[in-house]
Parts: sequence; C-alpha cells; structure tokens
Amino acid sequence: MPAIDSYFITTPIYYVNDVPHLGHAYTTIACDALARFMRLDGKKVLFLTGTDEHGQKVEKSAQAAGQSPADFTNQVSQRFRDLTAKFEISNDDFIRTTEQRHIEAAQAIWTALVKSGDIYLGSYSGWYSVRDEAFFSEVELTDGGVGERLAPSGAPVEWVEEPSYFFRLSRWQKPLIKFYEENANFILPQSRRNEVVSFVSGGLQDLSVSRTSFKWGVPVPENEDHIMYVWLDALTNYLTATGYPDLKSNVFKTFWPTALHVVGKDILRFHAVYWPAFLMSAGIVPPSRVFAHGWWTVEGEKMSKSIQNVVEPFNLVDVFGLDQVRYFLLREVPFGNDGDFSKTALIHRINSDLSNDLGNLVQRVLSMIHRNCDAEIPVPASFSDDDQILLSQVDDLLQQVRDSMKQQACHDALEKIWAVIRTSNIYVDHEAPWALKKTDPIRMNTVLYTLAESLRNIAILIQPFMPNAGGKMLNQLGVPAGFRTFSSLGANKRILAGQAIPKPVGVFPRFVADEFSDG
Ligand code: ME8
Repeated sequence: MPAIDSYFITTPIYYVNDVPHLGHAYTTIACDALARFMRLDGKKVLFLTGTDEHGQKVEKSAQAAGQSPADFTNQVSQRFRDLTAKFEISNDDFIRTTEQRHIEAAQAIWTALVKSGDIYLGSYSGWYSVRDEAFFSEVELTDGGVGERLAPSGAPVEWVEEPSYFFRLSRWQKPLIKFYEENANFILPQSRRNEVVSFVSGGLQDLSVSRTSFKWGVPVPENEDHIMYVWLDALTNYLTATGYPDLKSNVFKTFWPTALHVVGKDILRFHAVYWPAFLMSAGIVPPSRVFAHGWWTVEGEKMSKSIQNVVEPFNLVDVFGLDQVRYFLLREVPFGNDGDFSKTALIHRINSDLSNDLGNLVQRVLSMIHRNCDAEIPVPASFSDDDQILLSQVDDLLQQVRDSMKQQACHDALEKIWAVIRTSNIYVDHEAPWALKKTDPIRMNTVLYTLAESLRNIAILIQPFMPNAGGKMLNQLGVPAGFRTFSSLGANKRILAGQAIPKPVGVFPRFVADEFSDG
C-alpha cells in the first residue's frame, strides 16, 4: 500500500511531431504548481513529464523534415526538456518512450494483456486519423468536402485495412462503469465524468492495438511484424516511471496507484476509458484520478499553425517574465474550463493583481519597516481587534488553499490568497502606519508586524505558483531558507521580531499595454 503522504502527478507525454506551444506549457505549469504545493506541504512527490515519440504522426513528421525518426525525436524531445527548464518546472523524471526502460514496460503490459486473454489477432478495416492517432467509426465523421472525411477534431481520416491485434475492450464495459461508480472522483471535473460515463454506457467496441503498415514503434513481443498502437505504448509511460514491470520496486510501491493524471480534455477518453481497462486487464489497480482541463484559444481563435497564431512560450517568458506568465495561466481561467489568451488580458492581470495588489503592498510595508524600524521586523505590542481579524484570516489561509489544491483548483487557491492581499491593503489604508510614526510608534510597530506576518504567509503560499516572486519576498522579509515550507505557518509560528531585512526592491514591474499591442 502506498503511504498516504505520497503524491504522484503526471502531465501527458507530448508528441514530438512539433515544437512546444502555450498549450503544452499550460498543463506542465499546472502540474508544477500542484507538485510544488504538495512538497511544501510535506508530501513525498513524484512529478513526471516527458515525450511521446512513436507512431505514424511522428514518423511522418520526421520524413517531412528529411531526418531519421531517431534524430528527429532526439531534437524535438530536447525542445520539451528546454521548456521545463525555461518554466522552472520541478519534475522528478522526464520520460521518453524511445528509452529502453519504457520499451520493456510496454512489452510487459502487452504480455500481461495476452495472459489475461484480452488480446486476439484479427484484421482492422476502418477509418484512422493520424493527427489524433485514433480510430473512428463512420457515424463519428463529418464531410470535409472534395471527398475528404473528418474526425471530430477536424483532422482528416484515412481508410486503413491491415492485420491487427485487438484488445477486448467490450469485456471491460461493466467493470469500468462499476469502477466509476465506486470512485466518484476518478474523473474530474464532474461534467467531464458524465460525458465519459455516458460514452461507456453506450457500449464499447474492441480496440485495434497494433499496426503493420509502418515500423516506428514498440514491437509486439510475440510477432515483430506488428508494432504496438501508440496509445497503448504511450499510456504505459506512467507505469514505466514507477519501475514497472518490477512490482516490488520501491517507487512502484510508494506511488502506485496514487497517480493523478492531468490531461487536456482532448485526450480524456484515452486516459479515463482505455487506460483503466488496460490496467484492470493486466491486474493493476487504476490510478486515483484523471483531471481534464480546458482548451486555450488565442484572441478567440483555435491555435493553429495555418493561421500563424500559435503562442510561443519561450518568447512569452522573455517578454513578460516567468512568474507573470505562470500566474496569468493559472489565475485567468478556472482549471477545467476553456480559456482565451490575449496579451491585453495578460498585461491587465500583471498590472492589476501583481503590480497593484501585491507589488504595492510589499513595497509599502517593507519600505516603512526599512525606514522606520531600523530595517528590522518590529516588536509588536498587544494586538487590537482589527489586527486579530486580519491575523485570523491569515491563519485560515493554508487550510483553505489546501482544500482548493486537493481539487486541482489552482485558480481558486490564488483567489483565496488574493482575498488576504486585498484585506491587507484595506487594513494598511485604514491603520495608516505612516501617520503613526509620530503619534504612536508602538502602535505603528504592531501594525507593521501584523502586515509582515501577513506577507510572510502570502509569500510562502505563492511559492508553488510563482517560485521566484515567493522566494524574493521571503528574502526581503528576512525569512531563513529552512522556514519556508507550510510547517512554518500557523498562529504559534509568527514571523521573528528583530529579524533584519535588506533594502526593499520592487517585485513586479508594471507593463505599458501599448508597447505590446502588436499581437
Ligand atoms: O495528445 N489548450 O500529445 P500532444 C490547452 N502524446 N492544452 C493544450 C492545448 C491547448 N490549446 N494544446 C495542447 C498527446 N494542450 C499524446 C499524449 S499521454 C499518455 C499521450 C496540451 O502533444 C493538453 O494537455 O498532442 C493536451 O492534452 C496535450 O497538450 C496534447 O499534447
């Protein structure tokens, strides 16, 4: 049994047919915030991301680039690794499906499915979309004109006829429904769960799980003319990283089945239907949760190479700053909903939430302490009712944010932190510590101490979302490195009076919208 304090979180492994864009950065940032939060909360975390390198789509992209699939995948996979570095992602492992450890795991799960009697040889004839790497039935298709048939994603389909192994998915319909019933939060958000349950209730057809018409994949163990269907190969990555097929490995015992798979809504069916069916068939307990987030459009349009509106994440960080981009993506849209990206909205968030609400508060409080309290956190006298109201809101914050993060509600967690920031701003205006300097310096000390304590809590709690800003604020408050986790929060662990603080510097610069209005 995994320890209750272990937390395994995964991003999808991204196809290396193309370089990373904002959508990939989004999922990875959200997982990073969740992973960092859980680590600061004392959990043992395994955070996994990586690249999905096999299949027809990648093979075709390599051909188009005039490279061997191996050279091509090395190159593009590196771009995804670079993305994790650029966004300061704290992943513990980066998996590539072309690695030997993964090929062994994928073949082992195949063998387990064979043993359970769920694999049989037949022949597939039907529609296949290379872009989705998925099979479709006639009723799911629409007419794209000039004889072209389109999958629901808008991708063209081609007719495929070849020998194929099948997985008896039909046999798992009832066990899946039972599993969803017994695990009400296996699929979140709830609306997505309902979609999946109704899809499975409608009946499941056996799934073609091998291909013979190309070679770029994991060979089927007993018949090397076939390669494994790229989704069966890819989904297994989550097990590979735990040491599978070694069920006695420490990582497997610690982290399986605690896995939380965070995915975009486009690939929910693979994760919430096929994956638990494969696992149940292989005698492995399914993961604890699949969370499907929404889709980003850009200025109201689908992100697409053909209309050249793809948002390039590296450049975005160079122009606006890492913490700013991370904050915007996690705060702008409730996690699970669709969102629209625009530079105007990004600049608005930076200026209003970061520069005005938080940045000004930090700057005002720290400058007053630096100037009026000999650059030391002042010693408080007795706390007034107003002080205690703010402090009790501050003390409740960790539990509130924790409740949100348990539901993957990053936007909600940030909203709760910002409620304390807003209360602190109202408090500082109301108490006017600048005016107390002459009239009542003892009271001024208590007010500034109360504000410093509020800032300490805010800084510790924003670290998962904005690691740099959180760290900078804590440096400026003089909080030592060993006192920055959630175990340092609580009414009986206040900020240390007498602690020296450096000369404050601004944390969040403002942006002038006009300079960035060219899209
Ligand atoms: O599907 N908005 O890889 P992929 C939000 N290899 N998220 C987006 C997005 C957008 N516009 N565009 C992409 C695959 N994403 C498979 C996964 S897992 C075993 C195999 C994100 O490169 C979102 O997380 O097509 C989506 O699910 C994922 O990128 C798709 O990445």
